[in-house]
Amino acid sequence: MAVTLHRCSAQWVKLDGHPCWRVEKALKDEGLEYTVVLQPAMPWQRKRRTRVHELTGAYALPVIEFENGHAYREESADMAKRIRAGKLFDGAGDPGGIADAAPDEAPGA
Ligand SMILES: N[C@@H](CCC(=O)N[C@@H](CS)C(=O)NCC(=O)O)C(=O)O
Repeated sequence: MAVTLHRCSAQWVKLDGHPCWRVEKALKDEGLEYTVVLQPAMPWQRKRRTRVHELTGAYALPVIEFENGHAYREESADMAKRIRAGKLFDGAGDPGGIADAAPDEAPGA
């Protein structure tokens, strides 16, 4: 099952502390199939991340979109941990499950 990774456009930043790379690397390392949708990277460009906002009610990246249209967003370290634990798809179809945006990211954040 392929997923879509909505991530920032700063693809050249491959440092451990970079949130989007942390999650992309976890997908890669786990051999998961994914496509990338690049989103504007700068905070002042947030409002242009329209799909991200539709999915999560917020603008924070990275976000994983499943084939069923649900999305997964938490702190990137937690996302990477879940991916590496082989649990990415647990609850993926459940709107009350991991599909929700992280609670500390108020809509519009
Ligand atoms: N603590 C968050 C930080 C997320 C974050 O800063 N993501 C970057 C992209 S790698 C971003 O969205 N930057 C632009 C912005 O803050 O609007 C996490 O680890 O998930």
